[in-house]
Amino acid sequence: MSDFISRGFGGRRRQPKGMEGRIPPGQYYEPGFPVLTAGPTPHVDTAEWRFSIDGVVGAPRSWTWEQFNALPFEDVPCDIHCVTKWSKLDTTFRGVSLDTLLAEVEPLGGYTMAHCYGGYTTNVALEELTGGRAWVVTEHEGEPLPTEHGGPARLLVPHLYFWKSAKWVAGLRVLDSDEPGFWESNGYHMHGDPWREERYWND
Ligand SMILES: Nc1nc2c(c(=O)[nH]1)N[C@H]1C(S)=C(S)[C@@H](COP(=O)(O)O)O[C@H]1N2
Ligand SMILES: [Mo]
Repeated sequence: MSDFISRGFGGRRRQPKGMEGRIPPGQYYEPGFPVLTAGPTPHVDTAEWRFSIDGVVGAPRSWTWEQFNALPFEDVPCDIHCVTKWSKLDTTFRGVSLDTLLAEVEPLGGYTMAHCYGGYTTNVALEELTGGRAWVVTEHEGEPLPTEHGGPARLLVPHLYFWKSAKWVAGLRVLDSDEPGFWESNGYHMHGDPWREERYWND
């Protein structure tokens, strides 16, 4: 057994040494990239794709694929944590910071609902999307984001459980009050901090 792998972990629970402090409570190390989708996978043509921010904002707007790709992109190295207990470490996406996108619309409410091609929704408070902590990403590990992982574009909010990172994202609606999205209406936590194990309603 190589030095790189901790002894005493079987199968997929083996994790690289020194990574223990990066796995939140109740999570296990997952070297792969599982696909978790509720319902069918939508196929979105970039010619038809739009990303919009509307709702309680001073200046609603939407971007075509071409307009979006003219915005400043950055690499986002991160760890991701799914509420079904897998954590993937040291993975890199590439996209546009929500700080950049929100600066153009003048948000006036404190909450947002992310909505998607295919109908999925998830709520994220505005403060969780600012300060360099959330992106709309179109690449993973230097390749276009695979369709099953949300391509052409998904929300990425790595400091919250991964159900908040809406795949096939179509836009954000800014709201005055916090409203539950798809999983939040079905028992998942409104906030979803993996370090506080905010998995379900009563956590
Ligand atoms: N549109 C949409 N986004 C979604 C989901 C979904 O079913 N539909 N599942 C969520 C959940 S529960 C998780 S864990 C992650 C899974 O992302 P992945 O399939 O790329 O691993 O996407 C989140 N975003
Ligand atoms: Mo999930």
